[in-house]
Amino acid sequence: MTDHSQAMTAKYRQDYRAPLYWIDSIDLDFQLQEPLTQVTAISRLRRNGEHKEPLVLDGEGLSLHSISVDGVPFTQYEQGESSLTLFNLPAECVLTVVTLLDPAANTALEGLYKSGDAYCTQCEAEGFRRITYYLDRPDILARYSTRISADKAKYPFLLSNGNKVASGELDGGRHFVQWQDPFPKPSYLFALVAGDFDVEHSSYRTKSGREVALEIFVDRGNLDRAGFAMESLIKSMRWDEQRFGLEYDLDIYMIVAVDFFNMGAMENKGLNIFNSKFVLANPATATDGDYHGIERVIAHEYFHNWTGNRVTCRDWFQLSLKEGLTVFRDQEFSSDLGSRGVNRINNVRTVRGPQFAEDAGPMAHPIRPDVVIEMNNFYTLTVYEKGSEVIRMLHTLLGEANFQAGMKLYFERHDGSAATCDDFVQAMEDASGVDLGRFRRWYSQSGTPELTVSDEYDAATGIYRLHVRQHTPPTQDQPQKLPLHIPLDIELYDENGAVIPLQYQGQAIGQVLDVLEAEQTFVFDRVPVKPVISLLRDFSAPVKLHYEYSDEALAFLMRFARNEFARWDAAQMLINKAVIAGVARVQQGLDIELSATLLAAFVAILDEAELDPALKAEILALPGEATLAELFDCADIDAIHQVRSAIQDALAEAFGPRLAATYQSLRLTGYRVIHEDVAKRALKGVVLGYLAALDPAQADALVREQYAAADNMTDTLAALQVANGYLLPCRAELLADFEGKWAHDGLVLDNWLRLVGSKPAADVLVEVKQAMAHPTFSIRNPNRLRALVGSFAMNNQVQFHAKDGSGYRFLTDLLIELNEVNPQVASRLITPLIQFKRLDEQRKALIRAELTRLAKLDGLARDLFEKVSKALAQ
Ligand code: B3K
Ligand code: ZN
Repeated sequence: MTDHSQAMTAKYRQDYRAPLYWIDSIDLDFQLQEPLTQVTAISRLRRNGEHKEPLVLDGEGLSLHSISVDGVPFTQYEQGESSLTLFNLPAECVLTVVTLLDPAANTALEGLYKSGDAYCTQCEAEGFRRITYYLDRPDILARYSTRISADKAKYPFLLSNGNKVASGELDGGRHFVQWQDPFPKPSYLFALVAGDFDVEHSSYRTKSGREVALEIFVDRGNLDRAGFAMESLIKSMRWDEQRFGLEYDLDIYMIVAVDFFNMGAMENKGLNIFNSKFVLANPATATDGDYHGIERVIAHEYFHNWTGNRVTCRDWFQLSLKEGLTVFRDQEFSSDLGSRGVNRINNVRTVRGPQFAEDAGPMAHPIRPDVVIEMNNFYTLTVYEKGSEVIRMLHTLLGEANFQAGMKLYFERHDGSAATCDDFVQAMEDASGVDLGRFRRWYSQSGTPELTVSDEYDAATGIYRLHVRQHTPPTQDQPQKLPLHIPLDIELYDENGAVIPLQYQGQAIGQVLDVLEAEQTFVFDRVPVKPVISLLRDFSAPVKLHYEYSDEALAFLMRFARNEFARWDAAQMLINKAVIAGVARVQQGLDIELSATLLAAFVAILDEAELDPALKAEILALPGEATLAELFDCADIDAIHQVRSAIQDALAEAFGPRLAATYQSLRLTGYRVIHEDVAKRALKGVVLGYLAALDPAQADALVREQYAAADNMTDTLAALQVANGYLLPCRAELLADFEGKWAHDGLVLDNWLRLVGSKPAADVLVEVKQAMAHPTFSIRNPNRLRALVGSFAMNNQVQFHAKDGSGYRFLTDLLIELNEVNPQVASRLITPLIQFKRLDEQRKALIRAELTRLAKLDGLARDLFEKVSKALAQ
């Protein structure tokens, strides 16, 4: 059902104009029936000011049944490809539009569609226009009432936003429910669900004493997997009251889990719709990582109720206003409830890996983009993750108290309205008195800034100078760059690891330096010895850091840095240095040599009795190959793989008998999702990997044993990952066993699909294609696709980039098929094909040929068009 004539025109941020009409309320009536659903939309319109302009409504793929104005059939309209233009309307009127939809044929999963047997919706960003003709833009805030009628036996639950105000029986075995949402909202927050579910019930008393009913709807038979999501919701509600002073505002909060969903979840007012991946969990089916993901996403969508729903975005260019801020909030939630260090490490992995890669590719854009062809393409790591880093920098510069004062002022000014990123920064500036003039450039400038730091120490005077140079290389979207306001958090240590206070001429200097200029020098006195500096502590800004650390200094920081993140970061830098040196040697045909300092530093980490095993696991888990590729202008995929494996082997050798001993010491009885146990399981998995590198035969036995004895999915999967990653003899047998056990359960089977896709062997595509024929696999299901094809294309560097081009061809063939079925998912999966800047000429040529094949495709969807054309313009 692809629309072959989508407009490929770009929209520009600077073209924003206030709407010509307002819509104050909309009454929707959905008659759900096979094959066609009838939607009646009754909107109260009000002209915005004096003018004679027509009203242009958005609509896509709709079949128009009738239009009337103030109850009288209306004929002065013109239907365009994706619009409905109404002429000569009175200044105020009631517009009734009736449309017909075919939800079962909607495989794009945008608008009203069917997920299995249930009806559901996805309207952000521009899906509401696939339901009815409307002013489908976020600055139109209307009051919604929604009446749904359907067959009662098949669809006993009929849900929409707000409060249930009426329900009743109808003829022919049908029934209806009427919902009313008291909060005006943009169309992207509209939701409807109809289906048969099991319901997990709970309730929450807000700090002001209101009772809120909490309901989680899952497929029948899945109730034993809904408890953790409910706990997470309650924790989120409490945390938002405690840390941000924000309380929930309706009497009911509903979450529905569906199997067919393009992304993680959606924050529709009072009725979140979730990918079942982020709701369903029990120890037998979900890993520790899955549990963490559920807690994070439940929190994220809940936090949107204030940052997104109560204050929404004026236009889609402002998306980071709600997303960057809400990601920051969910990261703080995870950190307050769990390990701050481990959470920070994982967030930084995402920024340094995939987000930096996005900056370096053809889709580079500022966190507030200036030009967009398909809005769905801008739900990016830049808008979300870098957006959150920008909020975090504000938090660092202002401090918690001023930041919260800024939040308060932001809500005072903008609650109930559609705001901009500038509005947010203004509130922060006004509430704190901190000058954010130069800081604002983070919103308009794309790319990854680079900080080059050098230092000098004068032993005679005790003066220490720090020279900081900032430079942002040009990006495809933006050749010229300006200096930014970069908070640079530092700490100095003496040779024993004691902190040297920062001061100059009797004045204490805070540890966050304000880097504002292209070049700047910071001077400190009374520095008694040549210090070791910890730079960019906690990743105080999303930048690349260049500083000539010796291996000894990094080993020192791994041991002495006072914060967990800095210790991990030192380990990363040490590995990075070794990879850069190792790749150079491999390219010269030489053996890889690792410094004794590096090996000793990692052994010391494993030996440190007091260290949190979760942090040990993070430090010992080497950076992935894709992240390592970011270190090079031209990344030698095969050499990087070879060097990374060699480092793994050398570390395994250095750890020696400690590995088996550590492994045994980490055995647990029973399964609890608490930090202490999660940490041990994580370290056990990493240690098992090193054991496989050291002694495959011993590892094979341990893996079999762990797999057979596991009482939880985390240990099961850790065993399988090692079997798969090291191609242990048990691989085929265990994978087949797992597939047999879970063939009926798509979510769990996704783990198997991921293993298949990441098989580190030349025949991986044979297995991938076999897996595509599995009865549980369907290219209509985004989770299945992402698990199998995503893991192959994004986590299997060597095979995806096979020199014969087979990986590229496979992905392109699939994208061609998917272009018809689900362009949004296609547009996500294409990422590794468009980020080819760092590849060699031979691979670049192969990729270009595939992209050209796509570009010539008849009916290429806007989503892919935007990315393919930008990639080819590189
Ligand atoms: N706001 C949604 C994302 C919508 C994506 C549209 N293509 C989920 C979230 O960020 O919370
Ligand atoms: Zn969000």
